[in-house]
Amino acid sequence: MKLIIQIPCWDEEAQLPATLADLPRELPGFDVVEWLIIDDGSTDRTIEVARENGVHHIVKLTNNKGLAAGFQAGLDACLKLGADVIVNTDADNQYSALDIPALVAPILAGSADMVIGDRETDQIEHFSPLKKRLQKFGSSVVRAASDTDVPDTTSGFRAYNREAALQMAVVSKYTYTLETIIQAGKLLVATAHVPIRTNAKTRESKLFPSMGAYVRRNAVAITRIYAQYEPLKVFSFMALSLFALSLIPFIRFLVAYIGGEGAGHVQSLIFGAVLFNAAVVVGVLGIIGDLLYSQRVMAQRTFEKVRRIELELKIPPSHYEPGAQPTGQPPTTGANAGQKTEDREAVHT
Ligand SMILES: Nc1nc2c(ncn2[C@@H]2O[C@H](COP(=O)(O)OP(=O)(O)O)[C@@H](O)[C@H]2O)c(=O)[nH]1
Ligand SMILES: [Mg+2]
Repeated sequence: MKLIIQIPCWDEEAQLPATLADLPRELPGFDVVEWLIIDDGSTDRTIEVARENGVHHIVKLTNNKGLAAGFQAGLDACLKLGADVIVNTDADNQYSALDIPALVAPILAGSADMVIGDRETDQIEHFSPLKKRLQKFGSSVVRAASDTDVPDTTSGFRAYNREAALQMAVVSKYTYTLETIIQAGKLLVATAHVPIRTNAKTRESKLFPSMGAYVRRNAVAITRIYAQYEPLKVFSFMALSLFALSLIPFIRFLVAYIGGEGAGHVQSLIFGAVLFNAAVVVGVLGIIGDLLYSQRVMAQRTFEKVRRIELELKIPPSHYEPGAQPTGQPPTTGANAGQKTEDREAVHT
């Protein structure tokens, strides 16, 4: 059994040493424990720091592509590097590495494919009351859309087994946390959650520079994801609301008409018709969305099978570079990756 711990990084040279210092090099239940970072176009010494601190694998994206894209690239690389279980954690040492055994336990026991670390956000001191309330609301929407009981849906401390990792296909740019839970709920992935500890805050969030950004991005992400995965529910709710609204001017006109004053209330009739038309259009969008959703499920199943074939064919991970060499030898694996880095650096200077 091989465990790979992956860390998405964007300019994390300051935080990475402490985070890596806490990670386990071996763990009961695994023959091999390796570390992988996804460097998402960092402009600082993230990669050098990772190598100096013994990271085995590096996925180096040439420019910044966003956390969700980096996460997906990391999962893909971990699978190709032969991981049986993948743990994802943050570079800012936010999550306590001491809880990695608890996180992988349900997977090792065969009772879950994906495990989410629950920060018990109610008890985190540096989360403002507003952030806590938003967390709660967002999480309840995600639970409803995914048919799961995950309490802390935005937690980045997670474990995936091979089957779960093979099925994940994140299309969002910034957040993979919500989408992967919804996908797990819809796919053949059993989720579980375990309480985990967090460390003291080391820096401000890179994902959300302000509370306004946090609210905006999460609201947009949740609405979009919910509409993508439950289009019929979302659009038929909107269509029914518009239809109910259209009844108000219609009834107003009808009352006037019966009273013999219909000619003076044609505006109500027109307004009602406009709302009614809008309801029909929105309802049709729901039907189209539903048809597209079934296409998406087919595409996702195909993607999963392509991945399995790729693994069978031993296709190397993309943007891959070997990390620290235990013997101090220059890198010899990973499709001339060492050479590639030098080339890239030469181009940049
Ligand atoms: N790949 C990638 N990782 C990012 C990006 N922004 C942040 N991260 C990483 O994502 C993780 C979570 O970021 P963090 O700022 O701690 O967000 P928070 O914990 O949600 O407040 C850290 O490991 C960051 O280095 C990005 O644009 N791309
Ligand atoms: Mg963090």
